[in-house]
Amino acid sequence: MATDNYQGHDYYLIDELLTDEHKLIRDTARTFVKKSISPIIEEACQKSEFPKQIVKGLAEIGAFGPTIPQEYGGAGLDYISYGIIMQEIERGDSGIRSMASVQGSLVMYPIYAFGSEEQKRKWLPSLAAGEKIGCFGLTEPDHGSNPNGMVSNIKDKGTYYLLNGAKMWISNSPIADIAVVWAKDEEGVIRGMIVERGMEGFTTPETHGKWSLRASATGELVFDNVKIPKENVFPGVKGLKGPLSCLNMARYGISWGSVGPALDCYDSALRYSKQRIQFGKPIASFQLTQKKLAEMITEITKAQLLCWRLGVLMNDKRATPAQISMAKRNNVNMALQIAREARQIHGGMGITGEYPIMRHMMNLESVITYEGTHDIHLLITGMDVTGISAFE
Ligand code: TGC
Ligand code: FAD
Repeated sequence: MATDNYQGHDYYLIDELLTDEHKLIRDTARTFVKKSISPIIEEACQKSEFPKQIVKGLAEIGAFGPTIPQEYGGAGLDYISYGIIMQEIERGDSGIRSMASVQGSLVMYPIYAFGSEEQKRKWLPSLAAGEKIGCFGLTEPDHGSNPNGMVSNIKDKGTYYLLNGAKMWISNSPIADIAVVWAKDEEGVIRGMIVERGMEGFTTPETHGKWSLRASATGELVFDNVKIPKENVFPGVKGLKGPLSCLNMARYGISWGSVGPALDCYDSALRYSKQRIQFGKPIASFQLTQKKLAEMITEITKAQLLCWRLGVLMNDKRATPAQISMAKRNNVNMALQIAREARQIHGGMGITGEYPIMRHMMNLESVITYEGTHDIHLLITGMDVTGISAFE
């Protein structure tokens, strides 16, 4: 295993905009990644296994529900802290950040925002501590970008609902204790509910053969006449805005998170280019290499500023979903382009597991697709600026 020599890069002195607490949170998360993720991630990815042993450590650095109040077990932090934690974790690996995003933004957030007091008390503390793992079921085999078309459904049977249907591409599904699931009621209204492992008729087959996010466990959720107690249904929300509100939280985290692999690829490319000698000189001395590195740090700096400003707006409760879409789209694409350029700088070595580049690049192919594809976020921006929907 190569040593993790990563150093942060802060070309515009954005650190001066952070508090001492933010910097402490970053140092804690970075130390955790260097100690507990970097040494094992290559093997976990090669074996396509989620490294379950890191869950406790992730909980300890506040990765699960960073903004959830402490009375429910969360860390009670602001949105910039949340972003910083996601960036550090994803600098380690996007699949591990995925696990944390799902747990915090897609499972704990809806329970906190839409759940009953009983649901909050029952689930949030153990999810925050990593004692329970959750997943989020929105996407279906025939309904990805258009979740409103979902066919999973519940029927009212008096004291319980009967749930039928299937979800696909669900992060954490094979390892989850609970699933937050979105399904239509008899009026066709989308409702959210907690489905518990062990409920009769509920299975979570694993998806194999991924070339991306290999350290993240992905699977299906299959519901065959599953009896859902009425107390498991969220009382606080109806309609597509329920799951889409959760996506705002996760997309915000990805905006920050994706800068992590970009920084890691840049950091590795900068160091490699100064050490690698060709034609009697370090490759960093060639203009074409410098162009790549200069453009990388420019794009990273722009993305860092976008994150910081979005974080301020989130803290002020003024960020719009369309602003979040712009940041998610820009930053993930930026990271993917940087991973590709960094791969070039590393030459043949760039395809090996000795460097993190290829792993980040392959991971980012999922990140640019999930939580709304690159093009869906473009259309969200287009709709926001023109007032006209181009989705259908
Ligand atoms: P539309 O008619 O525009 O809206 C329906 C209702 O929802 C409201 N709304 C939102 N509310 C909160 N946040 C948002 N971002 C919202 N966007 C829309 C809207 O105001 C309306 O409310 P109301 O009260 O009038 O009913 O909906 P549409 O059917 O036209 O769809 C719009 C579209 C295409 C943007 C949306 O469907 C979309 O975002 N599609 C992308 C699907 C997606 O992102 N799926 C992600 C699945 S989860 C995942 O990928 C997890 S990966 C996790 C990991 O491993 O890290
Ligand atoms: P499609 O919707 O079929 O899109 C295919 C292509 O068509 C894309 O390029 C898209 O941009 C384009 N397209 C679609 N509609 C339009 C349009 N109107 N105009 C222009 N172009 C369009 N989902 C969950 O619910 N929970 C999870 O935990 C989860 N985890 C995931 C983990 C991984 C590794 C992956 C890969 C996906 C995950 N997803 C999850 C699903 C993810 O959100 C969907 O893959 C994504 O929303 C896209 O849906 P789709 O794959 O069905 O693609």
